[in-house]
Amino acid sequence: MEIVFATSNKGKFKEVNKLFENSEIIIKSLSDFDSIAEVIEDKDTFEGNAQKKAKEIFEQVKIPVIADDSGLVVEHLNGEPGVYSARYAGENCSYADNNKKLLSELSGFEKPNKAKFVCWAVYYDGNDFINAQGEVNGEITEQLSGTGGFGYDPLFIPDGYSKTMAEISPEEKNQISHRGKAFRELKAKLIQKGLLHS
Ligand code: ITT
Repeated sequence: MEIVFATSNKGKFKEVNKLFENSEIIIKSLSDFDSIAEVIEDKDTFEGNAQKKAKEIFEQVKIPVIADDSGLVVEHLNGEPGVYSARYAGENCSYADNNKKLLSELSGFEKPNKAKFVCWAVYYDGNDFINAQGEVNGEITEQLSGTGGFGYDPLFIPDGYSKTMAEISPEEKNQISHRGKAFRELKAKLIQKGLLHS
């Protein structure tokens, strides 16, 4: 079964591809298609943005689509950057710009700087949306550590760990991460509904 993962984020693509490695799903990327129009993520919830990405891409590729909207929710910042995680430091900013801004916004707050990663995963094939959600709790450190993962991983220490998400292996990240949890749940729902067998 061929599915398109509606993302232009290479880090996400690698992680989700690994999660479906031994299933019957073949995950195609947006670059396998010609001239796909960009999806404007203008909803104020992870759910709204994930569904919008899945639906708009499905309307163009006409085969089943999965999508996720995800981000970092920081307690001291009243839930920011949240749905704005990708462009926290401005349009076209880098992961380094976002991490720098996060550290500067958090300077002065009492430790621990509690945070969580949230992922809303969606499947859409023209019928009802199938949704799944995952979260991982942790805290934001004061300096960047590690080179694995992507985004805010070098600043995020999952609860129960003394290393950042960028210092653990990709397999371990998938076991504990918001995205790993969300897509495992999504896969189970697809199997339950008979859309997928393995
Ligand atoms: P697509 O919309 O094309 O999928 P994106 O990067 O814009 O790619 P989102 O809108 O879902 O994706 O924004 C997610 C941002 O949240 C991402 O760019 C990171 O900054 C952050 N993020 C999400 N998951 C993360 C993870 O596993 N590790 C570190 N940062 C993460």
